[in-house]
Amino acid sequence: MEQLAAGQYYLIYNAFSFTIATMGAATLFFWLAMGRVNKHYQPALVVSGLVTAIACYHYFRIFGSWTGAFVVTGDDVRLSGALFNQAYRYVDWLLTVPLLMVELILVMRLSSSETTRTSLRLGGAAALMIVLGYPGEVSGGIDSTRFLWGALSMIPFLYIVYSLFAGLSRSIASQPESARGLVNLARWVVLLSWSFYPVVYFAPFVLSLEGGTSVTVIEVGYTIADLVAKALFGVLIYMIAVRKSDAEEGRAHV
Ligand code: RET
Repeated sequence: MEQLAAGQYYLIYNAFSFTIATMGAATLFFWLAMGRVNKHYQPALVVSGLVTAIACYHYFRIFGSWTGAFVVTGDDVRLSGALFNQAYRYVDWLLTVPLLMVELILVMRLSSSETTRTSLRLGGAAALMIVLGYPGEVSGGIDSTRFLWGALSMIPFLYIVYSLFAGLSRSIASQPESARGLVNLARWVVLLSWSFYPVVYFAPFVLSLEGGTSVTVIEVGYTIADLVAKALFGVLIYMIAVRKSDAEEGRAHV
């Protein structure tokens, strides 16, 4: 870990703290709102809540690891000697990224064989993407190692993006009219929020950021991306589930 200015330390500290609260509140919302959708869409809300619950736990641990890595006296921030554990983030992604894929597939309510096949294919590619990114993330500022693993991880990433856009287009046409726009929006939120991760990963490399600036861009950048990809995306999934439940039960949408 690098030496940080007090402002950088507290910006990251506050971002982690905010995220614990948001993920916890989002989990309660997704699980408590389950009665609002019909039974076919309840699994999608269960999975949305699982994703934010897993993230809430990991941000709690990330926050603890962060405060443990520094000794702060007034404006003076020094390294304590304890390592800031980057693995929490990657373990979190390893669990939540495939679940996010499943969440999107479940709310589309495809045939059961298509649901299983697509979940395994996209969920597997998502897991591979994270596993390949990790060695680069912890390479400790060795640019060529960061670049190599990052480039390998881009392969499953591009495959997922391609599948979502090409493959799921057909399925979108079979969604009820009232939900089609939201499903399409959900695809775009996935594309934009997911693309933000490699941008953050390569930013220190491309912009030659160093020390505290690099740490701040990475930690705050990943945190913002997580808030959008998990909590905001979950709200979209909830809205799609409500629209589709109403359409299937013949309720006009107000
Ligand atoms: C890495 C390494 C560099 C290349 C790529 C990456 C992609 C990461 C992504 C993570 C998504 C995480 C989500 C978490 C939410 O639960 C690993 C940074 C392509 C896309 C959606």
